[in-house]
Amino acid sequence: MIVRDIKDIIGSEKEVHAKEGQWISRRMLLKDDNMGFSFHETIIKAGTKTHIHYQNHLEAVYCVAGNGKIEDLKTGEIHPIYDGIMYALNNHDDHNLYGGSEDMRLICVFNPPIKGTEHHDENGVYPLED
Ligand code: 9YT
Repeated sequence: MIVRDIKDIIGSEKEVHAKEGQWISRRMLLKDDNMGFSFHETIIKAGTKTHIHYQNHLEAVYCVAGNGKIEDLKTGEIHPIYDGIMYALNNHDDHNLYGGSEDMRLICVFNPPIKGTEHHDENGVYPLED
């Protein structure tokens, strides 16, 4: 059994900051944990915009605090995000993620799992490991 406290992740090498400061990702389960997915807490800073296009991963995201919105760049649809909203990028959906009036706290699951310290590249993509 794996039991982890977010307090031990904060400030460690498993806490990754976006290069432009829009988000903080606390990686609670990673590829090496052999669960078949990775599990992160992500804070999206209020008032920010991030372009994301995970071409190599599927991601499900559940909002537990704060607010923001997601813009589907294929359809132009904009969906509000707040406590209780889940979105799943089941089609590797190209999107913009916006922080709202306060920081958003998101629980994120990635398949295949993130290895550890990946950053988005200039196209909002995480590379596929191996
Ligand atoms: C919701 C989202 O995709 N935010 C970007 C960071 C990512 N969730 C991560 O690495 O945890």
